[in-house]
Amino acid sequence: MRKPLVVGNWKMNGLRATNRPLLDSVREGVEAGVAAEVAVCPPFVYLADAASALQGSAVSWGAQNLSQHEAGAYTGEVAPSMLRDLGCRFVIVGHSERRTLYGETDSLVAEKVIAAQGAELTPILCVGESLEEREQDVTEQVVKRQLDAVLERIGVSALSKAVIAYEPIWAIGTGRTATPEQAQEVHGLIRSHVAAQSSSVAEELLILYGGSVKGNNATQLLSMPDIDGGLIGGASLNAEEFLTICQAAG
Ligand code: G2H
Repeated sequence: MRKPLVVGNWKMNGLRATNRPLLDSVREGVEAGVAAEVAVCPPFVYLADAASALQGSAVSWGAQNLSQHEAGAYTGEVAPSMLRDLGCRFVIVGHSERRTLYGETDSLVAEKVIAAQGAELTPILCVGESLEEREQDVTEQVVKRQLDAVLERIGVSALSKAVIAYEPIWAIGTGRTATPEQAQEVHGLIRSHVAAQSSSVAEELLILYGGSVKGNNATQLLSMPDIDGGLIGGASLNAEEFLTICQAAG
């Protein structure tokens, strides 16, 4: 039985004055009755604030990125051990915005997954195709290539300490959500691709959907058999809407 997981990806949003009320509301709402696991991923500079607001609560926190290096002369980077030091449980790796805007390759993403697991962080590995790739009917190949780049490096058993997020790029922040059937089709592909190597890892693997999930479409998406929760961007900045999604998940 997979316990649903909902993760808020704040992206580059928030300021201290608004973060605290948002964190407090999420904490209260989750503790008042949400069966799903819930986590938030604020920008690096607010992780310490998130830790102090959420410490001891049912809500976990994580980062949106990390360095593949452990320490050293890497100006501007944040090491995996630093995230662990701040109590992070999760780290998003290979988000399409990192891949497309900052040139992160499949190989770098694999290194970051390894670095995250080395610091006992659970990587949330993002995969997904562009609109062009969907129109060319190569979604399956793209998602398998992105997954295999990591699987070949870490091995299937290490995937039991990771979460996958399927985020079709054409549905991110566009308001254009994949239909539940479109999303389920790719989630099913991902699970069977992993099952070809290990049925037990595939059975336990959490596969989140991300891309314009809102309060009003979450129930349909999250009720699909291979969708185990959501990676929520814009809607995670509003406590009421985020909590509606959390409730829909479990
Ligand atoms: C996809 C998602 C969160 P949004 O990037 O990772 O963002 O819900 O705003 O589409």
